[in-house]
Amino acid sequence: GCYADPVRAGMDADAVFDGMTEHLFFTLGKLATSASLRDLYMALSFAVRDRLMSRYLTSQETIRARPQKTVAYLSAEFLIGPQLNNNLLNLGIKKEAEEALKRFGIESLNEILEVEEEPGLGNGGLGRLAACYMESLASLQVPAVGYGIRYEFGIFNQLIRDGWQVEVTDKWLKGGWPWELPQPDEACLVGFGGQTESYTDDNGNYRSRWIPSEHAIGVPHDVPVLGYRVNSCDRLRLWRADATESFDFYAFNIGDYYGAVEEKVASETLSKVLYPNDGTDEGRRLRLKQQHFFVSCSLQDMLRSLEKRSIAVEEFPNHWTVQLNDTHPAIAVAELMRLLIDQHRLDWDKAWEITNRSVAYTNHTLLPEALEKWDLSLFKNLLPRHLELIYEINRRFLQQVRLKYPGNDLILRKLSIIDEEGGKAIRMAHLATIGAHHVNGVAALHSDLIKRQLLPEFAQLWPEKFTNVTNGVTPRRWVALANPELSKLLDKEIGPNWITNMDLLLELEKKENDSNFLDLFASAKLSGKRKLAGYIHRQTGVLVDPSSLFDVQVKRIHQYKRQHLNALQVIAQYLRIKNGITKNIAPRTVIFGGKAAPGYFMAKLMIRFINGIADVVNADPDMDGLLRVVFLPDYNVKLGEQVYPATDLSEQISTAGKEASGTGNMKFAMNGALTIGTLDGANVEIRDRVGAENFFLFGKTESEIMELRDQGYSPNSFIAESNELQETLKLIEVGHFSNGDSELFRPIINILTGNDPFFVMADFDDYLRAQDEVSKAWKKSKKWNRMALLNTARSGFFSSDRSIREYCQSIWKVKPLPVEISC
Ligand code: 26Q
Repeated sequence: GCYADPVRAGMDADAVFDGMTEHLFFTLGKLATSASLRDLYMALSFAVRDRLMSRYLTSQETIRARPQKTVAYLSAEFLIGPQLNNNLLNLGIKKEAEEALKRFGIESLNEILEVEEEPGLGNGGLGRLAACYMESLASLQVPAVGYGIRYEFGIFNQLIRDGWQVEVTDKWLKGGWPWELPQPDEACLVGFGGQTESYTDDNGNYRSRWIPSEHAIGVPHDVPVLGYRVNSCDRLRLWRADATESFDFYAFNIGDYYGAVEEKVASETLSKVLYPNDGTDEGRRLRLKQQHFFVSCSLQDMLRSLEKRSIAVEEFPNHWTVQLNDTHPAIAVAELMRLLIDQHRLDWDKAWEITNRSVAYTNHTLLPEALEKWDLSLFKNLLPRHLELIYEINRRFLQQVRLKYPGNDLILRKLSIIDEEGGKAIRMAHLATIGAHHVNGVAALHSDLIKRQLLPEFAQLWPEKFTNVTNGVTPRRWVALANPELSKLLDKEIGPNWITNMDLLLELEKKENDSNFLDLFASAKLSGKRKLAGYIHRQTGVLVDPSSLFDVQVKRIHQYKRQHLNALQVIAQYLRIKNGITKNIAPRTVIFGGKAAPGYFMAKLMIRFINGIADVVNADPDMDGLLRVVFLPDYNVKLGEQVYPATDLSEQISTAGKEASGTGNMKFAMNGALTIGTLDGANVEIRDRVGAENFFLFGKTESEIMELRDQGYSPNSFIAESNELQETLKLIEVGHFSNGDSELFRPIINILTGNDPFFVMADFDDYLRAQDEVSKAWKKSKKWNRMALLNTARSGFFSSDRSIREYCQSIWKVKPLPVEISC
């Protein structure tokens, strides 16, 4: 795995230039004299990819030669973001690339980075978490494979037309994507549908076999994931669905030419598009097909890796540890059992032991509408053999439960994989929990609620199974790459090791009273804000003042995340200014960004609502110098990299108990934003770490919310107590933000004043109070800067390196495997 040709592997500017020149000529068929920015992007990317190859191949070879446990991270989503800059950073050749580009007449690397299409192979937090974890695994030199789906179309691009969201297909592959390596010789075959039959095998044993009615082929497309300044280069293996030739021929021979073509079309649509409804499970057949497709390919791939090395299948748990990123890959429990029993001929007990020792499950939500359930008849139709196996898993499990709780039918109903209320359905969280050796939540509060509310009967049965691993984000992308100004300052002050050891940031605490340093810290922030202001002007035409407080809420649009609470607060500020009550107001730019699921009416209306407010506020001269409102279209990873360094105030205002963790909250804190937030998800831990005095807390706690709910929540009692709230609602009702149309935002008013499961009215006054604290603090700029510095200084815990170390130690039992390159 070693290749020393300077043109392909040299790390200086000359070599990068030569590599680009060769790729322009031979790979792209272009002359350097007529190369476009896109050509140069492709040439540089290929040159950078060349420089990953020795590391990648040596890493894969090292993993093979010194067989130890490898992590298999199974996720339906990997939101990896742009690749070029990250690979330059991790390779350590950013300067060299800049120098090489100068020789092509390109003055700034940014011009080239702008051209890159990001693969939107995820919805939001869960997909981005998987990407941060892959980067940390490689940086920590842990052998790992990320297994997922190579969607041809990722999350839709968002346009805003007349204030409404419009979805546009994400054709990320159209210009060619240089970071993937297709491996057709490692394709896998996956079955769907058909029947099972029972038969007696050669040894006289009674068995079941599955005769699928359709097949698809999975072709791996591998993306190298290089660690930061190490040789370790892990693999992201994404499966693309292809049609099966042999079945085409079969249909062709019986004369059904069109049927054959149809099967080809059907199997190719499998990896066609990412489901964009983050958070609500619609129970669609194609979605289950996608899940089984990538899970089956991935498990076959793992088993094949053992066969290739003549390792007995019984050794599987010593070679692979399989992490389920939510229940989306939970079919793995049944599929691994099927492969072990039907293909590898193991008996039930052995197969179960192997499965249970290998698999662990991460839960990411408590919201009932997000818990995956599959209608039994749909499931049986698509995966009949898996259903048999699930029935047997359930039968044996409930038998155990009966021994422990004799005569307790209620607990059996609660624990069963099969939901018997209404139409029968498979509860994927139950399958995952029973099949896994560990179940973890993603923040301390969330993990606690899993045990107390989501799966209490399971937690009582297996207390040691349940654990917490608080999420983290990679400081490489989210600080070093996104925030060059802050990084430079940190490097100068404490040296460059913070990038791999974020605890070193604690040294910054010494600087909390150093005016000089605080000014430098603030000017790094100002520089981020100037860049974002330019972007906002170009995208929306709105001019914003970089010296105003940048108050930001970027995340998927959801009622539980309460963007409408933020919007109401903006209206209240607007009213104060209109009424001349400006004494306590700090000049603010309130920025929103995020996509709504295409079928989520209320979320789409919230976007329209924010834009309605923005139109009125930004057009009113009374607001000049005091208030601006911006909805940034098409929030994605690339835009996030612009936003986090430019933010003063991070809005983390979900109803307590609803946001499992949040990870944007961590990106903001690292970049020196202060948080206004509820005691929800990882906010709790952020506040604990940065100090209560450096965090703007408001809102009811999870237990107060539960109490309100149990008493029968009545929003009107909260509205009655607040004049500002009444006036705010009135203004919406008279159509002030909808050109006089008093009906447009009626559904929002109705939810807020009716049976609101997210308790917006209950938290409004306290939120406004906290926002006043924010304004007050902003006016004492030195104090603000000190608070911001302490947020950065104390954010080290939220590095995904820490999260991954915890997974390695307490769940996966894997150790780093350093990779040496001999040339
Ligand atoms: C399920 C079924 C059918 C179609 C789509 C889905 C689906 C897709 C995506 C369900 C959920 C998701 C994504 C969930 C998600 O992003 N959850 C977030 O995970 C983060 C990482 O742990 C947490 O920080 C957030 O709190 C959590 O909301």
